[in-house]
Amino acid sequence: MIPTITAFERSPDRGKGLARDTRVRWALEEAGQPYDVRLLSFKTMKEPAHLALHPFGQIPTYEEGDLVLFESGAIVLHIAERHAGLLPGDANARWRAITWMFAALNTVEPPILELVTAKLFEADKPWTRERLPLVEDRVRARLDQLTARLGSADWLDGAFSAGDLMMVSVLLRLKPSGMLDEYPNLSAYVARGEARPAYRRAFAAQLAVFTASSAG
Ligand code: GTB
Repeated sequence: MIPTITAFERSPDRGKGLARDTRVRWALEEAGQPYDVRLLSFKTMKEPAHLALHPFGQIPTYEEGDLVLFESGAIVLHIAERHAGLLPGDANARWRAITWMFAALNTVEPPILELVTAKLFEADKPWTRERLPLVEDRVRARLDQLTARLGSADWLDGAFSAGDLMMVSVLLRLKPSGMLDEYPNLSAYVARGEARPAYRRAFAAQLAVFTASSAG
């Protein structure tokens, strides 16, 4: 059965691939699974039909027969569990890859989101100028630790896994800040993720949505 995911009808990032449907598209592409997409406006996302699928009225969601999922982490984990290519066969390595998924979502993404929020949505607040260096320091603290752990390896734990897919997706949010440039091995890590054919297909698919919505 072909799953259906939801995505922004018109992404505020103008097709840069930063919305969270991209990581789900990427996982499906890595797994070689076709998928359908239902595009939603901000208004539709808050209406009862979508709230029945996603209690917080957000994208992405994932529908496959009777199964309805929300939360990009759960969706990517589901895809990775169902199909080969995103989780190692060895049980311990599998759990380490899942651990990296959680680390990306729970440890690395929160300070990055703080930074994005401060820069995009709180830039006009009188306290932002004073607060921003603190927020940037919290991001750097995580990047310092991640850069040390990654070292000269290509991926976080052996072969590419759903852990890397999630970590690269999270780090991509930093690109506009230029902060990744301070960490050559992390920049190269993100570039390796972006160079994967599956990521390129996922990126192209979400960009096509934005291009079509702009043309119309
Ligand atoms: N924890 C959830 C998950 O991982 O799935 C978070 C889902 C989420 O934040 N969804 C956002 C959403 O639906 C889109 S991805 N927002 C609409 C709303 O809450 O009303 C976050 C996002 C939005 C926009 C950009 N951008 O323009 O750069 C990047 C990322």
